Amino acid sequence: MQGKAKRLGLLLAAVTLAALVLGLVLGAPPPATVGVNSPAASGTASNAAAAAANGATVVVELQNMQFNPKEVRVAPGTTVVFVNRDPVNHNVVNATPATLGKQPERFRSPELLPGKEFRFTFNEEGVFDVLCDVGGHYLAGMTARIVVTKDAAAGSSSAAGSAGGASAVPAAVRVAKDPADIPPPVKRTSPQTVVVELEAKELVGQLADGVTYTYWTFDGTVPGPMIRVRQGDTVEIRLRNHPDSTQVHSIDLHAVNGPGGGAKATQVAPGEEKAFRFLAMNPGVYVYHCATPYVPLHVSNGMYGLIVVEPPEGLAPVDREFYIMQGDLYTDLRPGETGHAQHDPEAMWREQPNFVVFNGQFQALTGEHAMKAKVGERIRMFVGNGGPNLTSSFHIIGEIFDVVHREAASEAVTNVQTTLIPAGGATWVEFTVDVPGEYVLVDHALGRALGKGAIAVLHVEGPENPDIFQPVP
Ligand SMILES: [Cu+2]
Repeated sequence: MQGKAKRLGLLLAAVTLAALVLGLVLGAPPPATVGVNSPAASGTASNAAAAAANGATVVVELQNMQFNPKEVRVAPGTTVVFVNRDPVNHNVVNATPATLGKQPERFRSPELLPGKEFRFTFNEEGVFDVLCDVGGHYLAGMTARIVVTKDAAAGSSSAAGSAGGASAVPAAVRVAKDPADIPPPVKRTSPQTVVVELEAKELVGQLADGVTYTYWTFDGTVPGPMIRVRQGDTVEIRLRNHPDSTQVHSIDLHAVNGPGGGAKATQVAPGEEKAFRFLAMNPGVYVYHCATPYVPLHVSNGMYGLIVVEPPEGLAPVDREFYIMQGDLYTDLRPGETGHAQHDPEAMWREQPNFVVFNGQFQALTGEHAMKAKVGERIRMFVGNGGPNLTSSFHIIGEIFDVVHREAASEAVTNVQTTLIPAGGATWVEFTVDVPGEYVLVDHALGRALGKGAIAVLHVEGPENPDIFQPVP
């Protein structure tokens, strides 16, 4: 018993270690306040004005469909530099959603391509509301406020969502897909036409305790729903894009034989729906994902899932099936920090994510959300990797995969400890749980597991099995 306790203790220690990181960030997250770069910011009111006279500048970033910071206080004469950090076009317009098109604008930038900037020097005192009206981005909260005052002094910005009319960051929801929430085996003896309805939804979700993030999803979860059909079925994919979306979205299924996997046929604007059909010719487990530019951003933000195409004879019966997908997120906040994380394009360029996760969230499938099974049960896991960039070294601590369908191939290999899952690829593994306890799923590139969140737990209950595992006193 003692040794078992020790072993469990080690496993728990691994989880606890990461939980400790989490523990540091418990409590109400203040919204992020970054991006101000002003010579005036460190001065008093009087020297702020003096600095302004010398051409002070303040940077406001347009990133992840937000102005950052959302409110800036500057002294008269300050130049505000609006920089587009998003992969899509934005603009900067002096208006509120209520006054847009109805009242005169003091300034309106041209449409800013990614990386481009717009400068405006505020000489008069006053309150200047701004928004982006490209594609209705202000409807997604892309609004901000520039307060020009001689009193502008140290700390020349206030946070997103604070008083002053700038819209607050909405409450965050749990986006992690329940790994047990999957369709049952097909069990049909003949092909048929299967209609699959999906909806692209953008929402603010909980990335970690104290960290929120604006996800882009299929049906509001990460991964999106698992689709399950039979080889020979005709699959009709109907993709809706929620009217509140800020982006065009689409779907490319790797189970498709046809151009773009459906992406070309499904570029769908907010509030619209598009559809296509394909014949599921090849059995296997395939990734689907959004394929709208900039594709890595749409994928990283959560737009991926799996489609299982069963062979006509079906898959071997098992006791439980689970659905898990890894993904990497590129944010300006790290685990342990707090606030609303923004996408960091430079980190994505360097392929250095701050979060690597299963089912969309830091340690999403642990604690009360751990997967559950009983001793003696045969388990099948469909495991995909949305990426967009990292390859997963998928491993379960304390378990050996009896069967691995590497890269989801039809032919299995046996007795595997760790299996690679490429970005945009999937596998399925099968094993029997013999001994009760906590089994920890990791990307065995362990910095990602213990540091960045790629941990999940399978909790197995039942009688001890000393013939297979027993502590020695
Ligand atoms: Cu998309």
